[in-house]
Amino acid sequence: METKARILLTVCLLGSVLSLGAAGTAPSENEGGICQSLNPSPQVQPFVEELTQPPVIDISTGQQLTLGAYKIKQKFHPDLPETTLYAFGTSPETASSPGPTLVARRGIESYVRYENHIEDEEHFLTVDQSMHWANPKYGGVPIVVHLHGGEVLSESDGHPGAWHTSKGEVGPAFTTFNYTYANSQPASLLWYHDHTVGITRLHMLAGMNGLYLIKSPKEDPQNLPTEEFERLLIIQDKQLHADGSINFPTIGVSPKVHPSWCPEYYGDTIIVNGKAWPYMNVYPTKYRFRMLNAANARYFVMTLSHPKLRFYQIGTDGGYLEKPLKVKTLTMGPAERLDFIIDFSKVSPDSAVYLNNSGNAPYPEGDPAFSPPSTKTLLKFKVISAPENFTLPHFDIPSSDKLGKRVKIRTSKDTKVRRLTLTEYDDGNENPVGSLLNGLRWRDPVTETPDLNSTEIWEIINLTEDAHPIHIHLVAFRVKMQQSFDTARYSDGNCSLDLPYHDPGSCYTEAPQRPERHHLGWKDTATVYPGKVTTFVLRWTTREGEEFPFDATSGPGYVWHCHILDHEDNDMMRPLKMIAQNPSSP
Ligand SMILES: *[C@@H]1O[C@H](CO)[C@@H](O)[C@H](O)[C@H]1NC(C)=O
Ligand SMILES: *[C@@H]1O[C@H](CO)[C@@H](O)[C@H](O)[C@H]1NC(C)=O
Ligand SMILES: *[C@@H]1O[C@H](CO)[C@@H](O)[C@H](O)[C@H]1NC(C)=O
Ligand SMILES: *[C@@H]1O[C@H](CO)[C@@H](O)[C@H](O)[C@H]1NC(C)=O
Ligand SMILES: *[C@@H]1O[C@H](CO)[C@@H](O)[C@H](O)[C@H]1NC(C)=O
Ligand SMILES: CC(=O)N[C@H]1CO[C@H](CO)[C@@H](O)[C@@H]1O
Ligand SMILES: [Cu+2]
Repeated sequence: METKARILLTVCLLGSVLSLGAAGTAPSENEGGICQSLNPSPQVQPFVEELTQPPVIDISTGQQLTLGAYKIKQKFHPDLPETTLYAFGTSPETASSPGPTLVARRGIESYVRYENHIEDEEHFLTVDQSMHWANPKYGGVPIVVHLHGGEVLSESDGHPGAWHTSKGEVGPAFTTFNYTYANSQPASLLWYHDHTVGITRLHMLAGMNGLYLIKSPKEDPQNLPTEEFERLLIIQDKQLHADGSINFPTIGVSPKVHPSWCPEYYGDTIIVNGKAWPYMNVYPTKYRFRMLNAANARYFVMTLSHPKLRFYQIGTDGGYLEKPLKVKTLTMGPAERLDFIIDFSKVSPDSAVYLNNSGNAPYPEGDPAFSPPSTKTLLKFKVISAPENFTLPHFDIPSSDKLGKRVKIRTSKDTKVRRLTLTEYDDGNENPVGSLLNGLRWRDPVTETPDLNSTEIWEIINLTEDAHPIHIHLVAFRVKMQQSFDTARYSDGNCSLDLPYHDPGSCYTEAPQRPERHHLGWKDTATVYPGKVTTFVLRWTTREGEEFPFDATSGPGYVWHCHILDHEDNDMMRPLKMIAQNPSSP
């Protein structure tokens, strides 16, 4: 018998109550819950260094690649002193932030061994010892690497408890250093980053991330910009001290509860591919950009400064969109990816085009204090004429009927629904001290245990005042709809989410709305807006609807969490364990 499970899970992010400081004023210590009274970074001239691409390593050869984490120094700008970082590479000399771009091929397994060569006794950023974190007995800096967006065996997924230190100590979920990536999913841009329990926010800021490209030429539309006309962009914001070191809060919003934890980290310095505000020379032709938001908490809402230019978005987290979208604005939350084309032939040579950002922080309402003018421009394109002896190649923007496969997951009345809440809780004095999924903590027993091959609907209920980018490991999902509801009546139990909007007893305050355009296609991370129920449809199979080519029930299991890293590190993360379906059920 199939159970019509309608599971009501209440994830509690108790009212985030971020009463933000007055517009335009610098927030004083602990004011407004962000607790970021950081000194501004040293000012530098923007757009003086050319954009670079991280080194590329082909991992489709069948050979195992060894990637190490090292302590390095790197210059973000010619006028800035060197910054100490932890970063990935094949040697201490070549390690960089971002790390090398790993290029895999669909259908060919690849093998990466991750080693920890960080010799520090302690992290160079302040670890909040009051939080649930790896806390190695013998000291050292624990790491574990997650392939974000990857359809992988859980032993190779980088479970937050599968950490290891350079001293040889390992976490409770550790099984191996040698990871196997199936690369069974469509062509897409994934990324790898540290995922150690309780310190992911420190490690990401410290530099432990890089891109991972799955190539599948068969899927590519014809004549897309390629080679030097296809660029990968990885964007972060950081705050720096005058000596170049990373500036991270050392006093928390509620220091009696969590000595140094702050609800969101925002930096005033934009780093693109490891450089502060680089520029890029472009010829008057089409370029393809594949972009990752690797910020701890910042959303980017991007526009192009030239009125004639538009973005042609062709892909998202999980690969190509069904149809290209021509848009003026692109929005990108932490961990999301965008794939888009800009046609610079529309502007005259010798002009400058800026990639500007108007995203508020915290998103979506925000406080101007956290989005200083320095964060409003990410990159400068200098449009230059091609040399006379160089014939510009001709590229196409794919036409509507030639892009990705339709993303379709069939649901029925019997499809299992999980209702999951996002809440924050405070210290009694309106200072937020943590965020929860379904009212549960990271250490609480697993509650999300989907059956292999099954389909589920997740209705995610935001009871906080911020948007949360929710990320689910292993699978990609579709955002079906979002719908505003009366949070006060809901919280008092005076209405029901089971009743349609026009019913007087319903909590909904509007008819179901379509997802935003940047949430179309296969997503592995999507934004749940405040005061809304956002519905995801998930299928616990490959993206194509087939059984995983590995045993997804084995190993330590997976996780789902908010990708605002300061939330993730402070309990806004839950385990996720696949189970084999009861064979007698249909
Ligand atoms: C992991 O990879 C290393 C280096 O290639 C190899 O020596 C070792 O035997 C592998 N371990 C396992 C358990 O496969
Ligand atoms: C975009 O950024 C440039 C450079 O910082 C600035 O001059 C321009 O005013 C910005 N445009 C918009 C629309 O914000
Ligand atoms: C074009 O000319 C420049 C200088 O005359 C030379 O350096 C370059 O290699 C030439 N490029 C091609 C594609 O022939
Ligand atoms: C919920 O109902 C109770 C009892 O009728 C009432 O006192 C309370 O104000 C209601 N809450 C809201 C938010 O409407
Ligand atoms: C999942 O579906 C495949 C066929 O698509 C089937 O062979 C397999 O037994 C199913 N697995 C489970 C655990 O039900
Ligand atoms: C209980 C709770 O935190 N409710 C909040 C949900 O989101 C709305 C809209 O942002 C807030 O007004 C509520 O306070
Ligand atoms: Cu995440």
